[in-house]
Amino acid sequence: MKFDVLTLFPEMFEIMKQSIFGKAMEKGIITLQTVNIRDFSKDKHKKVDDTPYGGGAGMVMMPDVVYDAYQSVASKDAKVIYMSPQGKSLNQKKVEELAKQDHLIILCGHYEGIDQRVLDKIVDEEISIGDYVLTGGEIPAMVLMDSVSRYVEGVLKEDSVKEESFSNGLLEYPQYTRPEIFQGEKVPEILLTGHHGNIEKWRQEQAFKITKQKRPDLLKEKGNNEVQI
Ligand code: 4H6
Repeated sequence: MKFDVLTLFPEMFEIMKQSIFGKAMEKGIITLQTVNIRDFSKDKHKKVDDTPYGGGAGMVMMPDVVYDAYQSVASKDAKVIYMSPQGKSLNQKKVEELAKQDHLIILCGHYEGIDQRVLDKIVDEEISIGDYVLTGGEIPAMVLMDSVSRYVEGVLKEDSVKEESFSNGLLEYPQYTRPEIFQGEKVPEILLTGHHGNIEKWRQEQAFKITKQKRPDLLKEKGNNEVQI
């Protein structure tokens, strides 16, 4: 999977060298290239934004600069994603869908956003990571890449993706590790029996109970929790 990120703050993406995403990059399963939009500025002051037509506060990123940054990584089979508070909400289903792509180009906006004309020309999908406003699209881009990377073959250990939250529409069952007694609290007895059938059944019941308690809205979604009905 190839990620190209168009941004005014490429240094922010250094953090992706950490942890599981970083390991996947070292292995060559994932590539992350940042493109500094400022490198495509047309003037000697490296200006990338200008005042909005019609007036109003703030600045708008200029279309020609953004377009040329895009052209430097464009390919016919790439999907271009614009991180924006106005986009469709990112959820696990969307993450799985994006993971099928081989090449994602992610555009990060700043200031008041980007001139609409270049967005209309290059963007395939506008995506939001939730209903709140951030100073830039960089953190949303990282959230998207991290979540998508987990579905790329070889990034996680086998089975970890299948067993987790949301893949069955339910939240996760609780996990326990040593010590067997922590501040007087014992690990649930059933987990010590070694009876895999019973343990599996107990975990499913727990997942259902926890989902009902914490996120009852998830149980109403189509295709979820068939096992319990
Ligand atoms: C595009 C347009 C994504 C990008 C405007 C981006 C939240 C999300 C941005 C803006 C983002 C999200 C610039 C508007 C700063 C507000 C960058 N915020 N903004 N929820 N901000 O995914 O002012």
